[in-house]
Amino acid sequence: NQHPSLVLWFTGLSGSGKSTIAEAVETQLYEMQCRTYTLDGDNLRGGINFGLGFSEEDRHENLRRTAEIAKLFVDAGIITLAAFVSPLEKDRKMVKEIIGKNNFVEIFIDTSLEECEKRDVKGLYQKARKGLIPNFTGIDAPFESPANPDIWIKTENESITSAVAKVITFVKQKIES
Ligand code: GGZ
Repeated sequence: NQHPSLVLWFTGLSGSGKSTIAEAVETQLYEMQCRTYTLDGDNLRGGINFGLGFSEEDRHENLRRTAEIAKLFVDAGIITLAAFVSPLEKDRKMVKEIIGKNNFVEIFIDTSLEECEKRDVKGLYQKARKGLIPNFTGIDAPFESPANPDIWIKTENESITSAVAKVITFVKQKIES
C-alpha cells in the first residue's frame, strides 16, 4: 500500500501530553515517508468548529465534525493524527463508527488529574478551580477513561521516546498487515 491511511486518535485530559506525543509520532512517520496531518482543537475550533464551546452537546458536535474530516483524510491516503480530550465513551464510539473501526486506533494518554494539575502548563486548571472556566474536564466535567484502548500510554511511568515507539510499532504492524 503506497499511501497507508489511518486515524490515530489521542484521548486524555487537558495537559496530559496528547499533542506532544502526537507531534513526536508525526515526526517519526515523516521520516518513514508517510503522509500525515494533525487535527486538534487549535486548528479546528478556530475555524470549521468556531463557536462551539465545551457543553456536552458542543463537544459532541466538535468531535462529530472532526471525525467526518478525519474520514476524508483517510480517503485521501493520509495518516491522520487527532488529539482531542474526547472525554465521553459514547462520543469516542461515534467517532470510531464514522471513521470505520479498521482505520481507527484509539490511544489513551493516561496522565492522572493530579499530575495534569501539577503541570498546569497553560494555567487552565488554576482558572478552572477558581470557577473561571465552567465545564472543565476533570474539574466539573467528566472524563471517562477508555476501558480498552488500542494503545495505553501512562506518561507518569514512561518517556516520550517509549510512547512514540509503542505507537510506531502498532502503526507498522497495522499498515503491513
Ligand atoms: C476542557 C478546555 C475547556 C474545557 C478550554 N474543558 O490543554 P488545551 O486547552 O490546549 O486542551 C484543551 C482543549 C480541549 O478541546 P477539545 O476540542 O480537545 O475538547 S473536546 O474533545 O472535549 O471537545 C484545553 C482547552 O481546549 N479547553 N475549555 N471546559 N478543555
